[in-house]
Amino acid sequence: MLSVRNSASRDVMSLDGVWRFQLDSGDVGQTEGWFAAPLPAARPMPVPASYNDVTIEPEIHDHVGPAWYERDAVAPHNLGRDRLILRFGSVTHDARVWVDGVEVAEHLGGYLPFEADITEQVTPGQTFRITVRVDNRLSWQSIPVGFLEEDSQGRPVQRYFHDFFNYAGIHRPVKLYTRPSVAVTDVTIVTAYANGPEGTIGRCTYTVEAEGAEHVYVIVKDADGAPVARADGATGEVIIPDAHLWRPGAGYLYTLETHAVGEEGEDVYPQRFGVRTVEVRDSQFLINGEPFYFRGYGRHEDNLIRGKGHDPVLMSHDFELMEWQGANSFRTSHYPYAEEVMDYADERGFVVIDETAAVGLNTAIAGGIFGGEPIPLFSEDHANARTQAVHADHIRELIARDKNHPCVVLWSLANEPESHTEEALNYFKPLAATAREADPSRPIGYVNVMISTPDRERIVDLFDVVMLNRYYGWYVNNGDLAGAEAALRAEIDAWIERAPGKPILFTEYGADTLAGMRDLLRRPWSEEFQTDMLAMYHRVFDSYEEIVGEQMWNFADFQTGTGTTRVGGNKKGMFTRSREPKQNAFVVRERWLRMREKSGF
Ligand code: GCB
Repeated sequence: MLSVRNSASRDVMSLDGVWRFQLDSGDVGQTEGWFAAPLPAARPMPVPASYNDVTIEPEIHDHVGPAWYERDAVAPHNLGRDRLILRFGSVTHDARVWVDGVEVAEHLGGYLPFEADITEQVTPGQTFRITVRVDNRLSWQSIPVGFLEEDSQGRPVQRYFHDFFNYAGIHRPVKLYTRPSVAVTDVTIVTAYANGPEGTIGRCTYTVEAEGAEHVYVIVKDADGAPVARADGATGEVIIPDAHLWRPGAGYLYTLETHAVGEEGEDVYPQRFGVRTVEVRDSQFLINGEPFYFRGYGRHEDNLIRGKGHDPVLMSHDFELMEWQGANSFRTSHYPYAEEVMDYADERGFVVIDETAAVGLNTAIAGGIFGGEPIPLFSEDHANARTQAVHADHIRELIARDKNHPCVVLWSLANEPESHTEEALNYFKPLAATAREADPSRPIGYVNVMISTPDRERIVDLFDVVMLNRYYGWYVNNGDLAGAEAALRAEIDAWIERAPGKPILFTEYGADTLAGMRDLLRRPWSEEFQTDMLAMYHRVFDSYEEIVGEQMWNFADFQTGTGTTRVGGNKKGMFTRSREPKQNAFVVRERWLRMREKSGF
């Protein structure tokens, strides 16, 4: 799906702000027709934001089930023959949308955009009402998976197998935009380049899908907006003379200005892209043909009060912190992030591992720690063919949204799924094929869980890289860094044998650390222990050529469900939840700046 952009033929209006909101604890809203008239007992609620932490009411914080949002908007008075589209960046998890009581959209999955053409429902210059029903319930057939139980009072409780709070609401910007009836509906760009005596020649292969168009042409504009190449046709190749590459640390962006011309008018859609290549070869991860070493973190979209609501202030600050620390990359653990974040990463030259929301497909892990009931995960009554189909759709939707982002170098199809069984192999084989079909230009991977050791693991052959989350020194060998180091080295050796030629990336390693807890004995939970533990991992990483990256867990402390191992959330952050550095941040900074100095990015 294309991002929303202003252009000569498109106008964009924001619908962010304070909406009206009402819980629907009895799930009666649909039968009572809450969409047909203003909500019966609405209260104010900001958008975008999670609704959970905005008020101080436990009923809202812990709500399980549907909730409703509503606001009025005005259709452009000068709409003319244009179409009017209503677009949501994300609604978590399931959404239904009505305009003046008429259903216009339905979307499954809380981390990707959807839109509806509402032209027929509105009158230019007139006010109309938008009503959204958002349902935060997870099931065995949703991505991520979850299930419902009842508490002692008979109230529904959402259970899930992932270690972050199930925030819900309208999490990302809501927009209204216009476009002509002749419209660019999709653009796909794949780039390559060659170095010659004339400099770097960029090659951009493109495909444009358009509605009602008789003629399509494209103009490549450089970062200053100057045209540098042009081509006719809905599909073809444009050559960019003297091209600037998109590089880690230097996010040079071109725009493919796409024109669709038909009897009813002309649409112009500006699609940004970068000229760069990505490849996996001989245990190396190559960007523009050069070995790339990932330095950074797994992150979360998470913050005080706003929960998972997108916030440009927080986003900008987080990128400043990452750059200050010398990071060059992050993983969108454990779901697709806001499009605004992906745009920003493109611009700032950050390298991104783009992950689906398939987190917690593993019933042997509960809340991020080992234990839990033995539920046969891949089975008719749990994650079944329907779950697999929903997962496949989610992969296609993610790739459709993010395929033109130069920052994205690798798709992660799941975080810590069950991966040691025949059922897991059957589940993931078609999904790996789905991803490769949707994007043949990028490598794919999945993030491996600690209990799926190289001797048991069954699915890594479907993927191009080995991505490991390891907690030696924390969940096992707690506090014993010598034992942890020995175990870590032994496992890396085994992976090199198990998956020869595949680069190994550490996508998680870390220790819960209470900011301000100092300990002369340097024991677990102290800032000293976090520093020591990461230093041990880094020493190990430095001794293996096959290891191509270190993304510690986590960039910042984040909110989780409550539990005996969580003190106000997960505390493995390099920074606190309000973004103060822990001691470790300065130590790792020295390492990463040294590495940046050496490699140039
Ligand atoms: C993991 C998960 C992550 C958890 C983390 C932890 O392996 O991928 O979501 O938050 O462990 O801290 O337990």
